[in-house]
Amino acid sequence: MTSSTTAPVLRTDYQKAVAEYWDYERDPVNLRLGEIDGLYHHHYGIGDYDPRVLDAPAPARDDTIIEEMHRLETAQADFLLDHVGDIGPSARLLDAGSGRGGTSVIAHSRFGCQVDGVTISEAQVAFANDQAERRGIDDAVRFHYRNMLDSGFEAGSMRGLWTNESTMYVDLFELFAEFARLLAHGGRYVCITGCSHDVTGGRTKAVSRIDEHYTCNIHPRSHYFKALAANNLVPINVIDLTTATIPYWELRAQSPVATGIEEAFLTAYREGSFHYLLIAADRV
Ligand code: GPP
Ligand code: MG
Repeated sequence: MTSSTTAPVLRTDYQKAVAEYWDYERDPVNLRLGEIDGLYHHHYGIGDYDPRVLDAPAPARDDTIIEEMHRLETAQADFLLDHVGDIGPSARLLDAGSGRGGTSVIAHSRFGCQVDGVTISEAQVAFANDQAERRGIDDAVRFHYRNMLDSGFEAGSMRGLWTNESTMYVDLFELFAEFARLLAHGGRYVCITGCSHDVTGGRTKAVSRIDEHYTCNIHPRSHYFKALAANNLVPINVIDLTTATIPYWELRAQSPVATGIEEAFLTAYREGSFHYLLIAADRV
């Protein structure tokens, strides 16, 4: 589906570079995990892994480790959706920065409601819509080539919305102004993100390496709360998931689909310059 607004979806050279990265991304760390059950994620995992997967005999060992990573990534999406509140089948939800669609599909299967996803990658839109069609849920789960800073949906139309690791690509004040517009009064926004420590974080080498790797711009933790407060979004839950995500990275570092960014995440989390956070906030 194309944009309903007249403004171009990609407004800056930076946005074009980000769209290009995702249009050409075909990494086994995402595709091999998604092939397991058709849930394609673009986020990391939480929870302890079963250490026995590392001792699984070849040739099954690779698949066993990959299945365990996928289980932890799905657990992360489930945890995010645990915080969206009571959502009935007539509600509408938005997945802002929807990637290949995994979180949206889970949301629909949990709540039975309409879910719209937006991404600035046309390849991701096509991929995610194809998945929805294969599942026979394309009447309820739809992905759009739109910019989450200017999504074109009606004001107040969303009961809930989330960003699952997509806020590091945009200005938070602009983003949360758009979310405040989209959310119904009392609607819930849930964010899972990596953010830097305001005091000790700064641009540590590890945080800079993560930015460089994904062409993103990790925000300090304080920016989230300033931008929420400036846009009538009031936090109800803030959960530090740093300890919960470290095992995922330890497992990933030993997996056959490691990409080389694992040590930067482990260093950043362990040195305390970077946190993995869930923030849930209500539109008031
Ligand atoms: C990608 O997930 C997530 C991001 C690019 C955002 C950066 C996240 C931070 C917490 C800083 P992915 O599943 O596409 O990444 P990978 O290919 O490394 O698995
Ligand atoms: Mg991934």
